[in-house]
Amino acid sequence: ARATVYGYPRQGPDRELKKAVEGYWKGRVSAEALRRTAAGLREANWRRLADAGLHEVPTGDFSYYDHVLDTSVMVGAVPERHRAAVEADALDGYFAMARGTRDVAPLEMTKWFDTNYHYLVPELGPETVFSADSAKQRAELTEALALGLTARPVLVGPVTYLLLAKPAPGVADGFRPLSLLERLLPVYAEVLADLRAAGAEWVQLDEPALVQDRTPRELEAAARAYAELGGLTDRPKLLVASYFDRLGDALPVLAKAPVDGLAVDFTEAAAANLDALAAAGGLPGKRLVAGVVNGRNIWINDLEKSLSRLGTLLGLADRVDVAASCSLLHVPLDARAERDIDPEVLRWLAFARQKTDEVVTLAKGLARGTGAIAGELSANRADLASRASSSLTHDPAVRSRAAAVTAADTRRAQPYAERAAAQQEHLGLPLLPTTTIGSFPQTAELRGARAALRAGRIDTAGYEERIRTEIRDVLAFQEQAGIDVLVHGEPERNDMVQYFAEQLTGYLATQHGWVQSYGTRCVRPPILAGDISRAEPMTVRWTTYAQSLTERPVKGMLTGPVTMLAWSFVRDDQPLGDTARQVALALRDEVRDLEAAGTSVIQVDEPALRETLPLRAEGRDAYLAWATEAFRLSTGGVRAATQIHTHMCYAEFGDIVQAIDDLDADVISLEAARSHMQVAHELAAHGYPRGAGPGVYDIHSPRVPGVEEATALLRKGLEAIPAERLWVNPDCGLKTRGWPETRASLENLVAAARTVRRELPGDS
Ligand code: THG
Ligand code: ZN
Repeated sequence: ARATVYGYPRQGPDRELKKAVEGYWKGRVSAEALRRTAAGLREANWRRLADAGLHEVPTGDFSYYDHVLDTSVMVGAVPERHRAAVEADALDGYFAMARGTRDVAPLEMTKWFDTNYHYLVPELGPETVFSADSAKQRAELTEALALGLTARPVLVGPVTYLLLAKPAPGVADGFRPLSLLERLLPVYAEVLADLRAAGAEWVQLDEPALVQDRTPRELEAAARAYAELGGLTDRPKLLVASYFDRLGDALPVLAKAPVDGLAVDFTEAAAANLDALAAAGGLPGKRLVAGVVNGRNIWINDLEKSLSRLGTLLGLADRVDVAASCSLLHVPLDARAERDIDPEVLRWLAFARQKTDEVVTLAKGLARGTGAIAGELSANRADLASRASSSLTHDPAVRSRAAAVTAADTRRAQPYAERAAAQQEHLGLPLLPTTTIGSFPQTAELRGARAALRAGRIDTAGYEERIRTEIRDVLAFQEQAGIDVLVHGEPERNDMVQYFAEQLTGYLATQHGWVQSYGTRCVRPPILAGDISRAEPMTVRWTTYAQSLTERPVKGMLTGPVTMLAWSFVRDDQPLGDTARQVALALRDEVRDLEAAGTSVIQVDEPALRETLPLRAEGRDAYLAWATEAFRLSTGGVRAATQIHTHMCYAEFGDIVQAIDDLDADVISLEAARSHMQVAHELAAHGYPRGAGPGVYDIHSPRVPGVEEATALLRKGLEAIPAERLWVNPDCGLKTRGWPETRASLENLVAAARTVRRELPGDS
């Protein structure tokens, strides 16, 4: 058995790639220096993988920005609007597609399956003419071969590429990108021939889209694609890879295809994939690459369990190799770089480097028997036992409290109508009340103060004085602008999830655990390692300070339980719903403490509610049930007069509108500015009965909406939502905006609300 992986983190131990690319954009790093940095990082990764004992290293997984964008370049799918830039300079054209320029919009970005990685969506149309450009793939293969390594180029497969694409702007309705398959396959054939000529024995084609619900027509397309590519004479051996869920009906399709091997996920979907593989009669004559090490969580593998799984698989294929379930792009580089994590807990963690070691160990065990890895097995057993018996993962107080939750805890005591009346009585807000989503501009100076505190250049008192000054300024501005429900602006918070994770027991933060989110942007997801509890109030101090400065209501701001899970690494030793419930209980205490301290409006954000939706429909009801319950548990313990808000960052929520209703929040704010209030109509069509604030200011652009424009949007909103329930707000937080456009936009927004209020019947 041989050991391999499908991809490795690209940014480097100190995010060298991010720094080089951003330096290039600013003109501080030359193209040549950027290329050198990139080549150095690739070489370091390959050497690290080979030194760890990996038999076959991946190539082509590197990217300056995104591997789906690289695929668009490889097949010549450059949108018309970017063609001039690409022709003028390939690298600048590439970044123009990724980020746009002053004159042209970038490609749209969206989540890569259910991970936290975002890719650039290919734009295709009936006019798209594909052409092969294998230069990047060939060059990286050549580099790895020159190091004396066995290398396997990894490409996004043609079916997944088309299924991830969307019709280009202006393309007539009904166009399906998959209809371009016959035109795309010859381009893949050319790339495959080039890679064979450059020395590739195997090439991997990634088809994760086949683990989603697929129509018979789509499965037929997959069969056609691999019949054609497999039937080529001038080609390397083909390994078709899938990951993130079970293959289902796609498994027999791939098993029958004339390709040389399949790579299959045997972690989360292990049982289903094993059964389907056995039912298909195994893979006689083919290579099976078994993804038994989870490539997207940060927990150590259960080596004995994996070995037994691999043993079962030995009977089902000609040859079984060992891999991580998916590219290691989704995990941080090296757990050993963490200095502040308790050594007892550090033993439970495996980042990319540790996962590579696990893959190598398992391949060795599979090839030579357990005796060959006896030391690793006994260490692994001890590490697993430490985690299973730790007081961090088993806090009796947290467990008994979670077990005692009743249905009544997960519901407000009064129906919405009664709450709305009590809230109106208490808050006395005008019709079309104005508010913001929570954050105000995070200036370089604020970020500098946080850095200075970390570096010890200022003390806590100095930092907190800086935060208080900011809160005073933010409140003074909102009062002067005439906003009705104020916020403190969140100057004390960096990443919203990290801010709460740092204060909750059972959550770990990392120092170096960077994971690419999109392009050069990275996050350090905290780790939900143990049972979660709240040692003390987390936000009450700043919220009450803000409230002490004004007569108007100040909204308390929290991140909801589902988003806390979605943007963290979650534990794998209990159901997600159980972890969500623990987080929800901690937040419930915070909500109640805010209420007790005099906060009458509390917003619990759930921007990730939709993005965590399971890949296949079969898992969605169960997910939405625990997700909405966790939200209601966190917010259900307040009086009728306390108004619960929530916020979501997207406009396409058709498939979860029932779940949004099930949250039972008194007010929801949503993105709508770019979709011209479409969301307001969708909510109305669903019969959404509560308050809603479809955003009238698109904060994703520095553009300042005029009063006229905001007024028109509000009038449109009123066609769908009655004035008693319509709120006026931007469509997201203002953290990434500058002060000048924030000031102007919010002033215009208040002016628009006043104009439209005067048009309402009965208003005096
Ligand atoms: N927090 C966490 N995860 C997330 C988001 C978040 N995942 C989804 C979404 N939001 C991703 N969006 C972003 C937006 C901006 C950045 C990263 C992800 C970003 N990062 C800084 C960078 O790379 O320069 C680093 C930020 C830092 O210092 O912490 O700008 O909001 N957990
Ligand atoms: Zn948002």
